[in-house]
Amino acid sequence: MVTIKRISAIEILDSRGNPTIETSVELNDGSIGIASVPSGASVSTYEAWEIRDGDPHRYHGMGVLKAVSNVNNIIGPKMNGMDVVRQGKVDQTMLELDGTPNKIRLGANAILSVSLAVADASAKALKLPLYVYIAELIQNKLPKKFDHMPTPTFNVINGGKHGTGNLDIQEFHVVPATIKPYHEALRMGEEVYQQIKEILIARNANYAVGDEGGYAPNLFTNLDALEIMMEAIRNTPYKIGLEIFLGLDVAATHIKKENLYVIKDRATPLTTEEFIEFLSDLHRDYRILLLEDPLSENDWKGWQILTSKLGNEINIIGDDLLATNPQRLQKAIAEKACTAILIKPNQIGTLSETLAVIKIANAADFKVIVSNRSGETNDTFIADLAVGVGAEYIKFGAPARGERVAKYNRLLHIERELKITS
Ligand code: 2PG
Ligand code: MG
Repeated sequence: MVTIKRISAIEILDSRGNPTIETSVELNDGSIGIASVPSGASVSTYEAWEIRDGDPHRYHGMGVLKAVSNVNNIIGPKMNGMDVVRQGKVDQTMLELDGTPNKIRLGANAILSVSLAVADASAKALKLPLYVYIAELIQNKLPKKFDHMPTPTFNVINGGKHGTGNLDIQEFHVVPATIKPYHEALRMGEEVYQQIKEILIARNANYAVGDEGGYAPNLFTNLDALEIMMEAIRNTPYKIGLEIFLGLDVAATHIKKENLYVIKDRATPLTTEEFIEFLSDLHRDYRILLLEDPLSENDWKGWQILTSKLGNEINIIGDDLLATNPQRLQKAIAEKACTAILIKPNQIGTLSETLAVIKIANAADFKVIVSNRSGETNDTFIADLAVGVGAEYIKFGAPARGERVAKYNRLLHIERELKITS
């Protein structure tokens, strides 16, 4: 039996320069698993709790020494000697140690870092690629073969809480058709990304980037951003609506003020019904294929109306709405509130719970999109997770900046290993 010998955590920095936690799990056979956790800026109310120190004299209150200490002094000692490949038991032990519904005592950041590092260590001990081990965990058996790679969706323009305050919509995506081989889809995304820069330069607009590596330009309206993307695609060989589409993460929770949606494209704030009209027009005019958080996390009625209107044509994705939470997902399935789920392990806090949510989504024929956070590290776990669970899409930010391309490049390696070329 391969057992856990030592668990230790340290405070490292994420892509925004904020502290986060990195944990290593050492086994009695010498294998070491390492994982670090990301952090969101546009956070759902329903996410598991991320512990921050709140000490204004260190890292503006953003330190994670408490979470580090929880791993080193509470979780670690309890785990020593445990069978490492029993991921369910490991995660359950942490849930019991924490004992709160939202992981407030130990912190979802502390718990997740251990959960992912344990999986990484197990894969190493078993000499399996991490995605194969994850597939085994979700299927309860070693997978025979992998026949598809997830399709990347590229966040090429950053607004909302990730940008510079000019655009209300948080993410503007280009989405290659799912039939494109992964390496070609990556190239398509990168070529459009570079074209956008050319256009911004030609217009004397700002081409500095936001939190996820997409441009954060000083444009007048959200429609301007969409127009620039259409123009950029027209400058490439890729056919809009056939080979490449657009996507949006409206992150609408964060533009809702006093029950109305505030968007600079309209002179006055919009009601739910008016905002749905606005989004339907965007879908028609700009070939929107992926539409994430089109309405706020509490506007269930609005989600139902939108999904009954557009759900057959495009993917309506719940992020803040669902928060990778099984109860919220069940409610969305029952009420037909959306058709797809964004999966972010740190919204729920353990790998086992993440896999359980994905199983519920699969059973309901919901599309699964494995996503990064706006504050990331170079950890590539989510790339393996996406392949291991057979996700339809991945959302790793722009095809630029180290913490984003680490994950895109990991998928290139997996694609080569699996010899999936179409
Ligand atoms: C989102 C995410 C990731 P954040 O809203 O989908 O792109 O942003 O990590 O800031 O919540
Ligand atoms: Mg989102």
